[in-house]
Amino acid sequence: MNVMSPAEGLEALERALEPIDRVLIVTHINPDGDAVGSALGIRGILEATGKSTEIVISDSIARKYQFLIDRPVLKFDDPILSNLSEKELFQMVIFVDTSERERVGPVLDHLHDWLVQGAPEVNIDHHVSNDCFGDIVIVDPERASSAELVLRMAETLGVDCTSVIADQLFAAVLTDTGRFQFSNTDAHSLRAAASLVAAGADPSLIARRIYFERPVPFFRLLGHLLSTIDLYHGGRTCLMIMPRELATKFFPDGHLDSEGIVDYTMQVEGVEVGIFIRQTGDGVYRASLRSRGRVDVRLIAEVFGGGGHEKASGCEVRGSLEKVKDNIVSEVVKWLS
Ligand SMILES: [Mn+2]
Repeated sequence: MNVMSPAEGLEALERALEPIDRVLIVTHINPDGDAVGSALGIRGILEATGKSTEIVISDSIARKYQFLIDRPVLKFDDPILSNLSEKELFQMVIFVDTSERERVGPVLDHLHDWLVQGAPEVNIDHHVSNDCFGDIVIVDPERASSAELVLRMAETLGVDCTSVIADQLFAAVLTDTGRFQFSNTDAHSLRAAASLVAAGADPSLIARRIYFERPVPFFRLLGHLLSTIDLYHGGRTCLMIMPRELATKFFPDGHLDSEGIVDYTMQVEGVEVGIFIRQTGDGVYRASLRSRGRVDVRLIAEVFGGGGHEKASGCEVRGSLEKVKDNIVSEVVKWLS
């Protein structure tokens, strides 16, 4: 654990970047808007300073974020990465929006092969659960998005954001603040958004591409799930369950899109905690938890080995659906009283 203030971290990053040319950028599995936008933004900023960079991820980027990609990102099993020459090895790795190393998924097992020996690890993140791993730590849990720290990084390095970078970072701030509606929305995130718009970000286009161009099957799935919500604890907990059959039924092409569905559980009057349980495999379930604020759902997720934020967290739970449901619901009730 490496304790330094974000300002100290940024200065250390600036110094560490000076002698090097090749930087690797990684982020968490199932990357959300902040992960995608921040990783792309970092790449653009570093390339503006003359560095050569690659983003490597463990799985693919959701369709709605693909318009942000200005140059392809690599998957961890890309053949380009399997035979890097000495000269092509990276001299620094930046983890962004990643509360702990393991969150990057299979990428982690390969890092050793892609980095020169002793390459510094940089940790840029805003999760309160971030364990401050790495040699250079730029972690600020007060910030609503990692992108706000990336914007500070641009300022530190003296890089003016192009409209492409501004769009990428704006999308990140937009999604992590729930379109400036979550309670983490503050003057800082709004100022960051304002400066990104001044730099050329297009808020109307970005909102439309991310939120208002969902595929038809998304609406059919949502309609089905909305009609099956269950309420517990006198209406204070709302539960929505998605067995795997629904993914195959509504998305026969395999491109499941269920992101943001959990947020509907929080729109029910009187609900304190919203839960969306999605089956991801045989006896494997992914639970997303949301809270109005009285219950810290990060603590609930941690009980099951997951993590996240006070008002939004997630975990993977194994067992029969009945058991998984009972376990989570009975954990919630402990925190509700
Ligand atoms: Mn984030």
